[in-house]
Amino acid sequence: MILKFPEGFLWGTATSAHQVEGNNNLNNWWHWEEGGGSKPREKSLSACDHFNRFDEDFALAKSLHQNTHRFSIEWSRIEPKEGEFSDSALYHYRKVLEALHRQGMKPMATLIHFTLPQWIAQKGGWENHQILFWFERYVRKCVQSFGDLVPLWITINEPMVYFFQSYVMGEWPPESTEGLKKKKVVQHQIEAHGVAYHVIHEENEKHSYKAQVGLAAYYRVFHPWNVSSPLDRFVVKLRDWVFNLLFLKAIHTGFIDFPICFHTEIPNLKGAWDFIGLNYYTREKVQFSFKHSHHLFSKHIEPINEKINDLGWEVYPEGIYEALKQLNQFQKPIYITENGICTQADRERQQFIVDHLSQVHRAIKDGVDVKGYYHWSLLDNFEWAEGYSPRFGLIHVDRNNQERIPRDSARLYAEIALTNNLEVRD
Ligand code: IFM
Repeated sequence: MILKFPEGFLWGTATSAHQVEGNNNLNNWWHWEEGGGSKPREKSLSACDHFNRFDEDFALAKSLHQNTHRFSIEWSRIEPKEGEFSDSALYHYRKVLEALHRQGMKPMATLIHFTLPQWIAQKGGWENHQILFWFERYVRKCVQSFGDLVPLWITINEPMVYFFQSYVMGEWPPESTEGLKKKKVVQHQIEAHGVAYHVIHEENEKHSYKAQVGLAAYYRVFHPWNVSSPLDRFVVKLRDWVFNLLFLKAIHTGFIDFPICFHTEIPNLKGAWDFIGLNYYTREKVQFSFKHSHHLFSKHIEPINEKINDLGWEVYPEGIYEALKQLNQFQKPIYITENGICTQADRERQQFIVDHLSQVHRAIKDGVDVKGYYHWSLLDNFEWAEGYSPRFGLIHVDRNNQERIPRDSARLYAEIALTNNLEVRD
């Protein structure tokens, strides 16, 4: 059976600066890799050297029929010292954007993808209210410098993942486990999103540039470990609310709700988005647990019989359909800004692509306005605390000589992108 995607559908891949560029030595993650954390970590070093090879990487993506690309701008390059902007970094990202346009690939630019300039981290990062001022200034600079080249902006990537990993689980810098005591991190990110949304439109209007602005939200599907347990069902609702929905509801309504605030109105936040970016990877089965009060009274039960990726995350294609249906309540166009699998077995990636895209198609048929799909990732890259072993790329990267070798999954995806169709077995 052939599944047809809507005309003009965007097919691309996503990356982020620290994961692919290499030598981002002015940000907080680099500092952490260099011994700033509690234990030794694999270092990102030269990553995929994409900073120097972006042109050929985009040419390769284009040869694989991708018509869009999502990348991130590294704040610590643009503003290496407080208030001092780097002309060479601004020039670099113009070149990156021009290269995408030359290839006929629509750019989607992310303004912040986890990393912070080290000078901001030293002042408390997202805990410091001043970040709203710093972020606004940085965003304005970016839009003034290359607003003419960016039709799709992502303000913040996965703010709730950042909060949980950095302030609840304590696995990412600054390795805090104080959780809700640090809830202002979430509040500041919500407010920063709103500020960025207006700055982008304001600056663009001055020059009659057109762009759409959204954020990339990680959506993890939660199911109860025991469907007949009311407590398991309750913690599923709790996790879904805090992890998946609270941030989005705040933008939709203009109010930040419990447990981050008590129904607090944020000026100019309501409706400050033109689209939603969905990052979907997995489902978690959760069980109520008194002992896990810091994890919303719930514990994740590891998959036993289900398919998993190389990091142990369950592969659950129906979840992308469930996530899309859930996000459809906001009645905004949706881009799938990330979806992918880390695996050494490329056949699994091929199956993953077919299974997930079938579910995306199902959601479109049900009326969800999905505009495009960005596979994570173009290249094997630096997977944060897990380093280089997880292989998420459509393109294999040899870390010894930076050789790029497209996998069969890259060719399968290319065929889908070229034809705008997905062939599935009946
Ligand atoms: O590599 C990350 C990316 O930076 C954010 N979304 C999830 C990916 C896979 O873990």
